Amino acid sequence: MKKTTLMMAGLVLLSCTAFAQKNYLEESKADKAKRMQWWTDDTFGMFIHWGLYAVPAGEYNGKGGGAEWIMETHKIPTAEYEKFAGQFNPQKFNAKEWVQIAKSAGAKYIVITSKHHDGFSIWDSKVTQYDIMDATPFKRDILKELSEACKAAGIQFCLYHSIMDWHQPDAKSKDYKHQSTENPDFNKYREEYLKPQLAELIKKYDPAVLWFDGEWIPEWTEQQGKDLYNYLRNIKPSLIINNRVGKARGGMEGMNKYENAAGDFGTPEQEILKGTSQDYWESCMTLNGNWGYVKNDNNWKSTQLLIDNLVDIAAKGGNYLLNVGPTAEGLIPDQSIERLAEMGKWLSVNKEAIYATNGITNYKEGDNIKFTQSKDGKSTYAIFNKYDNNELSLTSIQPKAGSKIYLLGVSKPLTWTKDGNAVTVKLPEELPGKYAWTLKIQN
Ligand code: FHN
Repeated sequence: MKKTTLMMAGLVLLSCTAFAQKNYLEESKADKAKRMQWWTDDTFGMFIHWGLYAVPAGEYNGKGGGAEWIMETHKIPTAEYEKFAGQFNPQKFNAKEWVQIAKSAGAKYIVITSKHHDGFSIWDSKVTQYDIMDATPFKRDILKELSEACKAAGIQFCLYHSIMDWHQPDAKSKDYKHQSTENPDFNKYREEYLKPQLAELIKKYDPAVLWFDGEWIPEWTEQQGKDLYNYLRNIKPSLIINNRVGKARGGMEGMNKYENAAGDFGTPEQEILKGTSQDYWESCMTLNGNWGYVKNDNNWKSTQLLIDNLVDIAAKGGNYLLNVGPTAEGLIPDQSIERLAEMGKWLSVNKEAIYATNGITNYKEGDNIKFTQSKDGKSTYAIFNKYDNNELSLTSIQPKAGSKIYLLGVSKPLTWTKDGNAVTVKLPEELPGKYAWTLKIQN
C-alpha cells in the first residue's frame, strides 16, 4: 500500500475518532451526581506516596529534608537520582496486606502515586524504561498487584499522577532546573509521554479516580487541563478527576477560583474547609509531617485529631484522604497502621453517621458536636467528643415529641427531655469505645 494511502487511512481514522469525542465539560449536574455517588458515599480514602524517594527516606549526603521532594530539595542531578532505582527492591511489599490495612481503617478507596514529580513510573510502562520493570531489581508491577488486591477486596483503586516531571527532558519547567534540556518541547511531553502513559494506566489498571498534581508549573494551562479531562473521560466515561488537572485551585485551600473549571472535585491539602460547600471536595492530609517516607519523622498526629478531622469533614460534606508513606522495603510504618486501625474500630461503631450521609449547613453546635444527616432525611446524627455528667444538651436539633434517640453501638433508646429549645439526652453509664460518640435522632 502506498504511503499516501496509508496516511489517508490514518487521517480518516483520526477524524472519525475525533468526531466521536464527547465534550464531558458539558455534563449535566444530575449526570455528574450519579457518577460521583460512590465517591461521596465512600467519604474516606487512603493515600499512598511511594516511589524511589523512599530509598533516601528524607536524607541525602547526610543532610535532612525533602521526602518525595528530595531530588529538588537537594538539587540532585538526574543521573545521581536515577541510582536510587537500582536500590529500590521492596521485597516486603504485599499488596493484600496494604489493602487489608486500608480496609481495617474503614477506608473505601486507595489513591497511590503512579508517578510523582520525580518522573519514576511504579508500573510496567511501555512508554518508558524509567519504570519498576526496567530500572529496578524488583521487576514486579506494583500497580498490577495493588489494583488486583483492591478489586478482590471491594476497595476502589485510584491513581495520583504528577503533570510536572523532573525526569522527562521535554517536561523541563523553567521553574525547576533539573534537566539541562535546551529548548524543551512541552507539547511533545504532553502528547507523546503524559497522555500515552495515562491511557496506558486506564487500560491496564482501570482506576476509578485520577488524582492530578504538579499542575502549578507555568507550562501547564487550564485549557490543557480541560483538553486532558475530556481526553481521559472519552477513554473512561465514569472516571472521576480532581481539579488539579487544570489550574483552577487556589493554593492549598484547594477549591476552584473560577466557574466551569476542569476537574470534578476540590482538593484542600493539609487543611479542612472552614464551612460547607456546594462543590465536591476532599481534604488530603499526612499522618505525620511528610507524604513520602522520612525515617526520622515521628511527628505523628493523634488518633483523636484524626477522628475529629474525619467527623468535621463528613459534617461539612467532604471526603478525607489520609496518607501513608511506605518504606523502601515495602512496609507501611507501624505508627500509621496503629492510628488507621483505631479509626477503623471507631468507624465500625459509628460508620452510619459517616458513610453515605449528607453534610448540613448548620453542621455544628459549639466545638464538640458535629451533625450529619442520613440521605433519606429521616435521621440526624449528632457526633460529640465531649460530654458532662452523662448528659448531652443540644439546642440546634428539635426532635418531635415521641421521636426516638439512640446512641450508636447501644440498642436501647435513650431518655431525653426538652425545655424550651434545650434538648437534654441522658447518656448510658458506659459509652462504647472512645474518641467520639454518635446520637441518632429521628427527625
Ligand atoms: O508537591 C506535592 C507533594 O509532594 C504531595 O504529593 C502533595 C499531596 O498531594 N501535593 C503536592 C504539594 O501540594
